[in-house]
Amino acid sequence: MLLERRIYIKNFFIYMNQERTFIAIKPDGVQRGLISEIIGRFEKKGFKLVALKQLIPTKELAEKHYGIHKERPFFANLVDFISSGPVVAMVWEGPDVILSARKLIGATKPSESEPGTIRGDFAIDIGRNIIHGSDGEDTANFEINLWFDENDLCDWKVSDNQWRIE
Ligand code: IDP
Ligand code: MG
Repeated sequence: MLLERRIYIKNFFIYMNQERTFIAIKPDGVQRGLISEIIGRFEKKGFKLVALKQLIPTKELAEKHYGIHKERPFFANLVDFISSGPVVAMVWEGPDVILSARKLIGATKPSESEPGTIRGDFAIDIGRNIIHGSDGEDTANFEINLWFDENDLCDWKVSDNQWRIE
């Protein structure tokens, strides 16, 4: 989700792209007690939490979320797994948050995700890679609308924002 914001810096108005992205801690991340660790990484990076809920997704929701992969051999297992237990669904906001979140998360395959990334530090199997993050603007919009109602999105200002964004 793209929010265009005009800011005033050094005698010029510039346009800054504030984005929103959908992040989900999958059932393996929840079961392994990694919720606070994962949320902490996004908070400490400086992004703003806009929405958060824990739910056990229906199969229908999991199928829609991973619809792009429906022809892949792992699709049925993936849908079963995602709907097998609690998922922590979130929306995070900030400059270029979609790409930054993908970097914080790390590569899909844990053997290829760098140490220091969430998957690089906490995962060893592609089918148990603990976290999801939208991969672009269109998917972020689609996924935020799929998992959340407009009313769930909290519009608030970070009080010390001038120490995060110039
Ligand atoms: P992403 O989560 O990094 O965006 P995608 O390619 O979109 O990766 O795949 C979605 C999810 O499907 C992955 O996070 C992983 O859980 C699962 N997945 C992808 N490829 C495989 C595979 O080859 N075997 C088993 N599961 C897979
Ligand atoms: Mg993906």
